[in-house]
Amino acid sequence: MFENLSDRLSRTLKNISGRGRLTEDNIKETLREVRMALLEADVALPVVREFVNSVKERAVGQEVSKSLSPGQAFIKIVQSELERAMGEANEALDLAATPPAVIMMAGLQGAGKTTSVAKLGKLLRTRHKKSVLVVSADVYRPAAIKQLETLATEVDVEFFPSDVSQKPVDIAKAAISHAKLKFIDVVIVDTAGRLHVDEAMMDEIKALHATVNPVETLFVVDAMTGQDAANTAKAFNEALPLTGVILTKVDGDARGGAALSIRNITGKPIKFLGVGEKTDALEPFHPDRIASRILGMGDVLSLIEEVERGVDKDKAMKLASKVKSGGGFDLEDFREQLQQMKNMGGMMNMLEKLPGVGQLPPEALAQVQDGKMTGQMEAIINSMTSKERKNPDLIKGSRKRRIALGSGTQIQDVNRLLKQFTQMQKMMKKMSAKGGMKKMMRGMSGMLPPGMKFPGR
Ligand SMILES: Nc1nc2c(ncn2[C@@H]2O[C@H](COP(=O)(O)OP(=O)(O)O)[C@@H](O)[C@H]2O)c(=O)[nH]1
Ligand SMILES: [Mg+2]
Repeated sequence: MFENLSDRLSRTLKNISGRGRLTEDNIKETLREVRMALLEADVALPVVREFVNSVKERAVGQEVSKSLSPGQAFIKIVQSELERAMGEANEALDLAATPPAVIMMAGLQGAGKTTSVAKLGKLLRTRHKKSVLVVSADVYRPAAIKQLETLATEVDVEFFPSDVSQKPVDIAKAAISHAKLKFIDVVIVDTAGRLHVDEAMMDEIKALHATVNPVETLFVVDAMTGQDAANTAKAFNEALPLTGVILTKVDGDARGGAALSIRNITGKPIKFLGVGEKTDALEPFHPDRIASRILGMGDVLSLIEEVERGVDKDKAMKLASKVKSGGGFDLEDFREQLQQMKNMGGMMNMLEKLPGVGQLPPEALAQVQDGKMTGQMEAIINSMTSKERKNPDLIKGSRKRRIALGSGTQIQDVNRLLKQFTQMQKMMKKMSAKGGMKKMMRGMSGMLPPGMKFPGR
């Protein structure tokens, strides 16, 4: 996500970070580079201008000259201007309406509307405990309706059948009546892709909007289209009162121009990011966290939230008490940890949120991509006997060969896994000796929902 922009900006800012004094010259030079970085990221020109002017104004002013480390103060300004360009704070969905609250999707063909309906349905069902009904008003392709049905089954939300012979308005009306009868909280209406210049199609969606009276009208747009994303959103908004944007395919967008331009050009908030093809690859959009990610400082808050959702708390607690009681950490525990990491949507997704990961060599990152690495590690542990997992010291020459053969790996892979395990075990021992685990748990408890606690404290 945004790696080109992130590289450019981090490099530029590194140069200035250590400066004890900022002169007009080095501010000018840095601003020039920031401007280039933004233009290369395909940020819309008016946004670039405003951005650079604001940074400049603040950089030559009191804020920096009075600071103890002007270089750092400069970076802080860039960070806060990045946040501002993206809208400062997270804007959540507003579902306050007499049920059912209706959410309508709009956008170009292939933007990711249908996928986003499923992702959002899943998020509302699991994180917000809402009952959700999805319906397709895409009557131009039978495959589109079928696609939504399949996805609805996958994410376990109710699907309201529709047919290409029906009118979008009739479909939506029927779905909403059904939702009322069944006391369903949220109805998400998927629509066909359209161009803002296609008058007939825009009239159709306007009529649909008037009929369903949605609390949220979300414009779904592909991040890879850069500043065009902002311009299409603006054009749609002129025909249809949008309430927010879902920016999709951010996982493949190295530049970030769309994310940085949309708010300014349209006045509408980005509410979610689509970060992958899977149905759990949807993240609430937090400008501050993304700004920090762009500057290579990581997004630790989102990481913690993900960990909390993905971790099986019972298992985590068992593991914690085991370590605390000095019961030892064996390969069975290690495997459990690997499985939990997989549940959290893959290591790559998590790693990206850690500070400084941008500076890692690409080969190292490629190794963990797609969970290939965790899959292999798990296969190796699976090929061990239960006795071996509990007593890793047993694993010597011939056992290693057998394990490598059984898991379709090389002896080096088995060795690497054992080394990683030993490191992990050492860390666990250290933590339990110092009572550090307890401290860590206490720290984490503060972040749990009210009323939830880790046991043993
Ligand atoms: N990598 C990635 N692919 C996505 C994302 N959202 C959607 N897609 C893919 O984009 C394609 C079009 O998506 P679809 O939901 O059918 O678009 P629609 O025409 O707007 O309904 C599909 O292949 C999706 O898997 C995303 O956030 N990341
Ligand atoms: Mg679709």
